[in-house]
Order: sequence, then C-alpha cells, then structure tokens
Amino acid sequence: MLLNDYLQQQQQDHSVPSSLTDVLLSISQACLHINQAVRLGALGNILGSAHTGNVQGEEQKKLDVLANQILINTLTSQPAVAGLASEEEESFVRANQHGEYLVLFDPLDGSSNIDVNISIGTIFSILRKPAGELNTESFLQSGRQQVASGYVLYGPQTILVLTVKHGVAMFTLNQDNKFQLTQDKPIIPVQTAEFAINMSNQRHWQAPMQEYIAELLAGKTGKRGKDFNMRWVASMVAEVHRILVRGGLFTYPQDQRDPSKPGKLRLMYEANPMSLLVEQAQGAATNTQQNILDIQPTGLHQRVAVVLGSKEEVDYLTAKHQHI
Ligand code: AHM
Ligand code: MG
Repeated sequence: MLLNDYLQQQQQDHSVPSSLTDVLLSISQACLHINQAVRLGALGNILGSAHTGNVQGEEQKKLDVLANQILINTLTSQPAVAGLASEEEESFVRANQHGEYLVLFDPLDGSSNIDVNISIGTIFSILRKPAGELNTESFLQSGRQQVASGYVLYGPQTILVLTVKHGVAMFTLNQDNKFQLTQDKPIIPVQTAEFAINMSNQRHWQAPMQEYIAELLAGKTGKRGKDFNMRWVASMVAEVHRILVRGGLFTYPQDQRDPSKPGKLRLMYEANPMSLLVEQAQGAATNTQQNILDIQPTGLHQRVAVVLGSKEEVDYLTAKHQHI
C-alpha cells in the first residue's frame, strides 16, 4: 500500500481530516527532494559547512540550510499550513492565512553525520493552529496536542515513519520513488538489553544516571543480572528507528555543565514528535520528572532531557531519579 492510500484509509477509518493528509503529503514531497540531495552527496555539492550559524549558535552545514529551505518553500505553498517553526530559524515563519495547521521541524537531524555518510533524518511535528492572530504562543502547545508527527530516515534505505495517533506506520521508498507501507503498527518490546547514550559525557552526568549506566555496564555479574549492549549513532532519527524496530533505551540526559540547558535535544523539533511516535508504539518517553508529552513549552527552541524507548527500562531509570 502506498502512502496516499494509507492516508485515505486513515481518513475513512478514523476521520483524519483531508487537510491533515495534504500537509503530510507535502512534507513527504519535500523529503523526497532532500533525499535526492543526500543521495548525491559530494556530487551535489551539499557536503561541508555553510559558514553560517543558527539561532542556537551551532555551525550550519550546507545540507542543514538546503533542507530547511526546501521544507519552507514546500510548506508555505501548502494551503492547509498556517505557520512553520524550524530548528534553523530564529522565529516562526508565516504561511497561509486560512491554514489550519502549524508544522514544526528539524530539517536535518544528525548534522555531524552528513559529511561521513552515516544515517541522518528529518523530524516533523504537526499542531492545530489556535484561533486568532498567529504568534509565537500559537506554537507553544504541549506534545499531547500534536495531531501527527514523524520522521524520514536517510539511511541505507529511505524510510518514512509517521503517526496520526492511530498507531505508527513505516514506509520504505520504492524503486518508483514512492513511499510504500512496509510495517504497520510496530510495538516496542517492553523489556530490552540495549541502551544508547553518549558515554563521552559521563563525567558530567548527575548521580542517578551514573548509577544506572554503571549497573548496565556491570552486566551479568551486576545488580541487573544480564549483559547489556550499547549503540550510539549520534543521529536521533536512527536511534529511534532502531528502538521502534527492536526495542532499546535512548537517552540524552541533562548534565551538570550548563544549568540553563536541560539537555541537548529540542522539545518542539525532536523530543515531542519522537515521544509521540514512541508512545503510539507502546513505549515510554520522559525527561525523568514527567512525561515529555505533558511538558508545557515556554519557548520555541527550548531544550529538554530525553529518556525514551522500552517501557520497563524507561520506568526503571525514571524511578532512580525520584529522589533528587
Ligand atoms: P542536530 O539537530 O544539531 O543534528 O543535533 C541533534 C543530534 C541528535 O540527532 C543526536 O542524538 C545528538 O545530536 C548527538 O549528539 P552528540 O554529537 O553530542 O553525541
Ligand atoms: Mg538538526
């Protein structure tokens, strides 16, 4: 089944509005353009730095800038879109006056992996536009309010994963350059023996995280009584995809370096859309103090600690944080 047919079925079975499916189709079109650029790499002159910085002072790669522009161009001409917010833009972007939806995105996630040909992705989140004048507050809705979210993974295969809040669907880009349904309603196993964390930050972690990872590393001979395996791709899209396929725990924790930055990942462009997918696949997502989807945002570019994946493992780690 192709993406179009899947979305039509969602309209019929779950009354998903046709305007929402239009937005999702526009996002998928934009991602096909991004995919073409990714596949060409050096031949498309898309590798390397753009020699510019984004709003958060991070160096932008050429592909960050290109992917951002492709999404903005495509979505501002989609009538159902009222406004956009991007990890790469300081303020929101106005689209169509009568649009019903707001689209928030990280155009190119995993930027440090672009030049070395390791999986990268695009992450998106869709909210309803509240009534009245469009302003920054219109976007500051909790993750629970999302009507859809998803990502496109530019890996060995190009894969689109989305939810319209009736389970998760995974599509693989076929030879005709169309997204074809390859897995419907994946379920994340509740238990796991695999974790993902950037170990180089260990000295900065808070005590509960130190204790938790030490238990995992102790393996069979430690408190947990089993061996754990570790993965770290440094592309959240690839990590979440692995967890949707075979389970696991992913965390980018808050650490002691800068108290004004609770974590590296962004609530609106990364944590919320991924948490919705994980929850729709029966996993869990938390900042260790509350469900990520219940956080009331205070800023477009706000950061958050993230723990997500197999439910029992997320609950185990969360319990360790209850006494700090
Ligand atoms: P980006 O949006 O600038 O690419 O940063 C987000 C990425 C995530 O995909 C990934 O989990 C994390 O940053 C990796 O960070 P680190 O390089 O510190 O391991
Ligand atoms: Mg990014």
